[in-house]
Amino acid sequence: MQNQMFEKEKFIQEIKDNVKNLYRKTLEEASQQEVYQAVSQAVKEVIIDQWLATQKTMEKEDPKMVYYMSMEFLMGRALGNNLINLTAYKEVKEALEEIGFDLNVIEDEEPDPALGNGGLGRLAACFMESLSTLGYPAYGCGIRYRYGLFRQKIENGFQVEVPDNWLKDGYPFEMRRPEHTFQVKFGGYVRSEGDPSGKTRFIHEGYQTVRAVPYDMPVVGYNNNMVNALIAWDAEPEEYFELDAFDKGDYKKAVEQENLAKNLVEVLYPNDNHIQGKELRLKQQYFFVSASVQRAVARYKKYHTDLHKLPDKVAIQLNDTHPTVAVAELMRILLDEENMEWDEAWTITTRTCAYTNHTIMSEALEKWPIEIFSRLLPRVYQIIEEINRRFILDIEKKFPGDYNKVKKMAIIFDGQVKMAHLAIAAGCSVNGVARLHTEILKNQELHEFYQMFPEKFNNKTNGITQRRFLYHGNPLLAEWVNKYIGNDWVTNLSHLEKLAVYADDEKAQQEFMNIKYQNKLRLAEYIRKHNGIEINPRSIFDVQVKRLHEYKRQLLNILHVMYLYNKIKEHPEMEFYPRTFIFGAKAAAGYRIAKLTIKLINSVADVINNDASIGGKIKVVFIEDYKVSIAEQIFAASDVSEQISTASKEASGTGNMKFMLNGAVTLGTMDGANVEIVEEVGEENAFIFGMSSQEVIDHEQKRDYDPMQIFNNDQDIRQVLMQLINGMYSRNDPELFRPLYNSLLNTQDTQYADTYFILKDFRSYAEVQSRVEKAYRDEKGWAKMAMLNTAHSGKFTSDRTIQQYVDDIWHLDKIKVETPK
Ligand code: NBX
Repeated sequence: MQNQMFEKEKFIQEIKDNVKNLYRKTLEEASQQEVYQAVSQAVKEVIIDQWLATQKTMEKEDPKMVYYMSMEFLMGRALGNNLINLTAYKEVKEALEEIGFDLNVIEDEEPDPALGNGGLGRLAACFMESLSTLGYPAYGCGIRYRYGLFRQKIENGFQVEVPDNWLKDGYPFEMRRPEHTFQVKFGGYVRSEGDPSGKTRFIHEGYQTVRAVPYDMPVVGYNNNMVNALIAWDAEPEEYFELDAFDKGDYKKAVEQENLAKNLVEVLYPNDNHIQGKELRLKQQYFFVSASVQRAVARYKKYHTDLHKLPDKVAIQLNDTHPTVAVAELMRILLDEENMEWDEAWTITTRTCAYTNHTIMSEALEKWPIEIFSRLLPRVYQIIEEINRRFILDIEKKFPGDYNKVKKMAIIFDGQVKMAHLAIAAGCSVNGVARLHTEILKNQELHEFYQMFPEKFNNKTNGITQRRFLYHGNPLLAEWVNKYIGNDWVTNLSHLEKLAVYADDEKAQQEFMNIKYQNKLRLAEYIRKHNGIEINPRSIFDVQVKRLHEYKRQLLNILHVMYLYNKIKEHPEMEFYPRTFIFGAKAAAGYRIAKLTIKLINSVADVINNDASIGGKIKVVFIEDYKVSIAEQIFAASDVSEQISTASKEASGTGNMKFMLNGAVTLGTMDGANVEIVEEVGEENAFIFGMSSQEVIDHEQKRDYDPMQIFNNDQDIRQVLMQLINGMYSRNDPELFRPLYNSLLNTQDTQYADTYFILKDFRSYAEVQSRVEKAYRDEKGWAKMAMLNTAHSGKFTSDRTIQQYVDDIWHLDKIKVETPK
C-alpha cells in the first residue's frame, strides 16, 4: 500500500477494532453488513481529517461559497466513490482481500441513499461531487427524509411500492451537528406595530415551531483533500420546557409540534415532473429552506458585519422552483430581523439568488393556492404580496397598457402563488439545462420574462461525473482508457478525445468490444440472479432506463417490440440479429398509465421470453428497482441507448450522457441534450429519428394531429394496437390494457389522443431501429462508432457544467486544501 492515508496493517487493525467496538465481535464472527460498517467508519476517519482541513482553509481564506438548495439529492452509494476520490480504492480492495473480504460485496451492503426521484436529484449529486473536485466551497442543502424513494417490487408484472428504510442499519457517512440547530415557524398570524422611530414592525405570533437539526454528509473531491458538506436537515420537536412562556403548560400544542416534526421529514414525494400541491410538501420546502438560509446568514455574520455585502460571499442556487421560498425567507430575515429597508433587502436578495428550470411540462409548474400559503406562512406570504405588487408595477412600465402581460406574468394571480415567476423576478439568473431547452424557455414558455429580463437568461447544459459513471461503474474500460491515453481524463474529461485516433485500430476495437462483452456478462449474471431470466450476452443490449413518464415514451419502445415479434412470427425465416430489450423504471405511485405501462412491458416479456418458436431472437427484461447502483452497471453493458422522448419535452436528460461515456450509441429524438450529443459525436455515429421540437410545437399549437388516420392507414400499427385489447398479452383480462389503447386513440381519458405523438413517430422509429441492426452486424463499424462515442463525450462532464455556473453566475473563489498531517 503506497497510499499514506491507508497504511495496510493499520487499516486492517482499525477494521478489527471497529468491529469489536461497534458489535463486540471478531472479524470472523462479523456479518458482511457489519464489516461494511466497520470499513466505512475507518474511511470516515480519513475523510474527517480532510474535512477539518477544508474548514480551516475556508476560515482562513474566506472564499465566496454557493448554497445549492434542492429538495432532492440522489447521492447513490458513498463507500466506493469515497475510496476512488481518496485515491485508495485499489489499496483498500487489496487490504480487504488479505483478510478474506471482497470490496465489491462489501459495497453491495450499502443502501443507495435514494433521497431523490430522478434526473434533477442525481444532477444535484453530480454537481456536489464536481464542486469538491474543482475545489469550490459549497454546501448542498436538502432534507434528510426518513424514507427515500420507494423500493420497487414487481409482483405478477405489477409495480408494488415498498418503503425504503435506508437508515435502519445506521448510515456511517453522516454526522449529526446539533450545534447548528435552527427554529422554523409555521402558522400563526402577523401583527404590526409602529416602533419609536416611526417604522412599522411586523410581529409573528401564535405559530408552531420545529427544530431543524442538520446531518452533514461529506462530499469528497478527487485527490485534492477537499471535502464539502451536504447538509441534510432533520426535524425534531421543540422540547416541552422550551415552549414560550406564553405556551407553558399547553399540552395540546406540545403534541401538535411533536407530530409536525415527525411528519415533516417522513417521506420524499415520489413524483417526477409532476406536482401534487399537497400542503405537507410546502411545509417541507419552507422547513429546509428557512433552516438553510438562516444558517447561511449566521455563517456570514460570524465573519462579517455588513450584510449589504452578502452577495460577495454567498450565492444561492435554486434547483427548480421547489426551494424558491428562499427568496422570501431571505427578505424576511433582512427586513424583520436585520431591520433593513425594502430596497436594500431586495438588492441583496436579487444579487444572491439564481434559478434553474428543469422542465417545461405544465403539470410540473409549481403553483400554491393562496389559502394554503397564507395560512402556513403568513409573514412570508405578506412579503410575496409586496414583491408581487412592485413587480406588477414594473411589468406595467415595461409593457404599458398590456394587461395580458400582467395576467401572464404576475406572481400571484387567480388565487395562486406562481413559484417560477417569483424565482425569475427575485433572482439574477434563469437557466435551462440544455441549449434546446433554454431556447424553448426564451422563445415559448417564458417568452414574456425573456423580453423583460433578457440579461438574466442563460444556458447551462447538464453534465455527469466521470468518477462515478466511468471510473467506478466501468473499471475495465477505465483501465483500458488509462492504458491508451493515461488518466488525465479523471479530472479533465476532454482528454478522452485522444482516443479518437484508435477508432480504426483493430486491436483497440477488439479490446473495446471485449470489455463491453465482459460488462454484458456481469449484467447478464445480475439479471439471471434477480429476474431468473437467461439472456444472450452476444445479443444487442438495447436499453431504456429512466423514470417512467408518458413523455419519455417507454410505450413507443414496447409497442415496437410487439411489432418486431409479429414480424418474426410471420416470417420465421427472416434475418434477425438477437436483441435484448432492457427496461428499468419506477412509476409515481399514483400515475395510472405509467404503472400500466410497466405491467405491459412485463406481460410482453412473459409472452416473448417463453415462446420457444422464435429461438431466443428477442428477450425482454424489466429490471426491478432501478437505482443508481445498478445504473452504473447497466450503462457499462449497453450497446444502444434509448433516448426517445417526444421532441421538446425532455429538458436535457443525463442518462444519455452516461451511456455515451460508456460507449453506447444513442438512438434518439432531437430533444434535450441529445442535440448536443449528436453535435459532438457526429450524425453518422448516432441514430436519430422522429419529429423535431418545432414540428411538435407546431402540431400542438394547430391541434391538427389525428392519430386515428395513422391507425386506419397502417396495418402493422393497427395490428399492434389491437393486440393491446384482444387479450394477447392479458389472457385473463382482455380489457386490462384498454387505457393504454385509449391514450393513443380516444379522447375520452385525455384532452387529446396520443399527446406524445407515439403513432406519428412510430414508422420513423422502426426504420431507425432496423438501421441499428444493420450497423451492429458490421462488427468493426460498430466498434468504431462505440469508441467514438466515448471519445467525444468530454463535453458532458459536470466539471464543465460547474465551471460555467461559477464563471457566469456564482463567481466563486477556488481554494486549495493542504494534505492534513
Ligand atoms: O431534470 C429532470 C428533467 O426531466 C431532465 O430532462 C433533466 O436532465 C434533469 C436534470 O436537469 N427533471 C426532473 O428530474 N424533475 C424532477 O425530478 C421533479 C421532481 C419533483 C417535482 C418536479 C420535478 N415536483
